[in-house]
Formats: sequence, C-alpha cells, structure tokens
Amino acid sequence: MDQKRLLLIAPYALTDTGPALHSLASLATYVEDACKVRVLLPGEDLANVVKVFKPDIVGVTSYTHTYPEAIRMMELVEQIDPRIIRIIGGVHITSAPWSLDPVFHAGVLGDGENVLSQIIKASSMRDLDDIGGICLPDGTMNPSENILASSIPVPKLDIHAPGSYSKGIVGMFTSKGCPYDCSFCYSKNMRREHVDHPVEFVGDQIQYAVDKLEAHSIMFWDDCIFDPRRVWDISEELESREITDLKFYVNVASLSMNRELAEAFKGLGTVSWNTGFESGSDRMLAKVKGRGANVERNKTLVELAHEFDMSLNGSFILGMPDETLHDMDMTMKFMEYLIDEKRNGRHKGGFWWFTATPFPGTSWWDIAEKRGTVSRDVNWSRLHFGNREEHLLLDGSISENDWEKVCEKADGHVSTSNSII
Ligand code: B12
Ligand code: SF4
Repeated sequence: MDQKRLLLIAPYALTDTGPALHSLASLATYVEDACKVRVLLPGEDLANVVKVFKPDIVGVTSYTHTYPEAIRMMELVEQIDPRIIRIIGGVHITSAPWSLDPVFHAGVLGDGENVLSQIIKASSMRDLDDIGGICLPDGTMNPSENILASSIPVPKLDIHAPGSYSKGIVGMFTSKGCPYDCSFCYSKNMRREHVDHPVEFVGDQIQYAVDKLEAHSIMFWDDCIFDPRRVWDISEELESREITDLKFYVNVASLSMNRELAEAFKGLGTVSWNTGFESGSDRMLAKVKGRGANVERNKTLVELAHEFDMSLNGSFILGMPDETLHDMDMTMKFMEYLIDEKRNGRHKGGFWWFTATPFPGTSWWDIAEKRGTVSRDVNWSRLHFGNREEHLLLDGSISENDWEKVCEKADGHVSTSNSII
C-alpha cells in the first residue's frame, strides 16, 4: 500500500515575519518513516501545494492570535478536497480545546509527536475517537499521553525548516515545561511538568547544528534554565565532543538566578540572558509571579549579568488586572534604573513591553471572561501582546487618557535605552 501523505502548515502570519517553525520540523522528523511528509515553507502557496502534493492529512499549528487564519487555511484545504483529514495542534488548541472549529476533524493536545503518528496509522476518521491526547468537534476530549522527551529525534531543520537557522544562529530546547506558575503564562497548559531532555540528546542537537547548519550561536528556547549542575553537564558533553567556541543565548528567571548558575552559564559560553522583568512593583510581582518575586531580585539579576559580562534583555507587562497607575509608575522607574545602569556601563542589553493579554487557560482569561472583555466567541486575533488599543485587562480605575500616556512613556524609555550603545 502507498504511504500516506502528510502536509504540515502554519498560518502565514507566523512565518511571514519569522522563519519556518521548529515545532513543525520536530513533528515532521518524528513521523518521516511512517509517511511521506512535507512542510509548507514560508512564501509557498497553500492551494498549489495541496493540489500538487495531494495530502491525505493536513495538520496546522497555531498560536492564539493566528487561530482565525488557521481556520481559513483549513477551509481552503476542505474546498480543494473534502476527503483530506484536517487536524490542528499547538498552544492555542491545547489551551482552548473547546474552541475547536468544525472545519477540523481533531485537535491535538500538548506535545504532538506520538499522537500524530497514531493519527497517521488510523485507517479512518472514526478511529480518531480512540486516540489519547486529542479533542474532537463533538466535545470529546481524550486525556493526553505525552511522549517521553528522550524519544524525540533531533529535528531536521535543514529539511523541514530551512531558513530557521539563518546567520549561524540555531534555536533548540534542552528541556520542556517550566517549574514556575506565573498567572499570565500558558506554560502549564502545555506541559504540567518540567522534563529535561537527556544531556546526550542536547549534545546531539548541538553537534547537528554545528556540523550541518554551520552554527556559531545557539539559542536555548527553554521556558527557563535553572539547574547549574545540568548546565555544567552540557558543558562537559560538548567538551567530550570537542565542540568549542559557541556562543549561547538563554532564558532565565530572576527567581532561580544565583552566582552558581551564573558561573555555570559563563562556563558554557553564554553571552546573553533573556528574562521577564514583568513589573517594577513588588505588589504586582508577588501577584503574578508568586511569593519570592520582587524588584530586588530583578536588580540582583542585573548586577549578576554585569559581573559575568552578559547582555541582559527583558520584557515588562503593562495593563495587568488590578495594576494601578502607581504600580505602572514603579515599572517606569525600573526602566529608568536600567537606562541609568546602561549609561553608566553597568548594564548592556535592552527591554521592551507587552500589553497584558488574557490567553485562554490562564487565570487572566478567567478574569477577562468575568469582566466580559472576552468570551468563548472572541475574535482571537485581538489576543495579541501588541494590541494596546484594545487592552482587555486594564484596571477600571485607569482612564484611556492615562493609559495612552503610560504607553507613550514606556515607548520613550524603550527607545532611549536602545539609543545608548
Ligand atoms: C521559539 C518561539 C518563537 C520563535 C519561533 C522560531 C522558530 N523557528 O520556530 C519566534 C521568535 C519566531 C516566535 C515569535 C513569536 N511568538 Co513565540 N514562542 C516560541 C517558543 C519559545 C517555543 C516554540 C517551540 O518551538 N516550541 C517547541 C515545540 C516542539 O513545541 P510547540 O511549539 O509547543 O509544538 C509542539 C506541540 O504544541 C504540538 N504541535 C504544535 N503544532 C502542531 C501541529 C500539529 C498538526 C500537531 C499534530 C501538533 C502540533 O506538537 C509540537 C511538538 O511537540 C514558545 C514558548 C514555548 N516554550 O513553547 C513561544 C510562543 C509559542 N510564542 C508566543 C508568541 C505570542 C509569539 C509572538 C506573537 C511574540 C511577539 N511578541 O511578537 C511572535 C509571533 C510571530 C509572528 N510572526 O506573529 C506565545 C504564544 C501564546 C499563545 N497562546 O498564542 C508562546 C507560547 C510564548 C508565550 N510566552 O506566551 N516565537
Ligand atoms: S517563568 Fe516564564 S515560562 Fe515559567 S511560568 Fe513564568 S512566565 Fe511562564
């Protein structure tokens, strides 16, 4: 019997301004022995590819703000050939399985490698009912059976996501999930627990990046790296493979940063940390990141970055539920502190800010739903970090005029910081 044909696609909004996606490359690599798989690459025309490739299954990935586009793409696939099995996976559908549009036969919840291979094996659409980790248009939700991180092959980015590693910078993961539970974050929807990839697998990914993609810089996209012992283990793994002179970029949380971890990052060859400062107000930090988070810790992070000669880039959130003008003012003060430190040569890096956004599956969604600013039939494209005009969580005590002034001030601070070399 002929092998089944699988086409994996992403909304153009995700790939137009960015590269081909790592997630689709990971899925395609996992199932490539079980079917004939092809990823729609940035710039390709979906209708043409469907007509020429003639897939049996089309799978789309989607973030929340791109969900309307994912639906439109699948409607086009259905028009071309209604017999094609149409599925969706990724952060949006995992966080809001109840939003599954009737154009889809199934939504895949959480990490999709194992579930996708079962969908490929299924002989008819009726068999989808028995697969764990999917939701169906009739509201059925089968509990997810996440695969162990150790059983994933190194994603073949050169085949399934060319362009995702331009200029020698390659992104990858050493772990999945996050040990923290910030109230605005989707992370726990996707993965209830934090799981480390085996160090050897991390070594394999880096080896592949160096040998095949000519990488000189590695970005660890993990939600957060927090264990110094593991960072040293990764360094040793690279040493044993004689991989040297790479630059590393990592995500860190001020809650777990300390001298030991900073030393381990330095030992690995890390040059840049990325973090969520989130706010300059102790009250808001405790509220959204939990007890233990405070401005002092964020300042310690800035000091450690300077001591270890790291660039430190971080983001802030404005317009959070219950955030007062005074809290926002404290955030402006923290931005001013960063600018001063940068001017005085005690900080390098930058910062930017987002509008507080109620992603489904988070406690911020529940708050926005109660306030009536979102509902289950919301226009999903409004749920975008950059959507400051239609803020959905801003406290009722703050006027539009005051909000506009805060936005302008924050923008001014971002450009002042960027102008300091
Ligand atoms: C890397 C990354 C990026 C990279 C992508 C580069 C690349 N080459 O892939 C870049 C920098 C481009 C990016 C950009 C943005 N990103 Co981003 N990004 C991530 C990040 C850190 C990792 C994504 C990833 O690759 N994960 C690893 C893979 C293996 O996991 P995965 O994506 O979840 O996919 C698995 C499952 O979801 C499932 N699956 C996914 N799709 C499908 C499809 C099918 C058919 C199946 C069966 C299964 C399946 O199986 C996959 C494999 O296990 C996530 C956070 C995170 N830790 O996941 C945020 C995240 C996805 N990004 C997010 C956002 C909002 C953005 C931006 C809008 C940010 C901005 N301010 O502009 C932009 C959007 C770009 C655009 N053009 O509009 C949000 C989405 C939130 C939401 N609910 O929508 C996340 C969750 C971060 C966050 N803190 O909220 N991003
Ligand atoms: S530390 Fe980052 S990834 Fe982890 S829960 Fe908080 S915001 Fe999410």
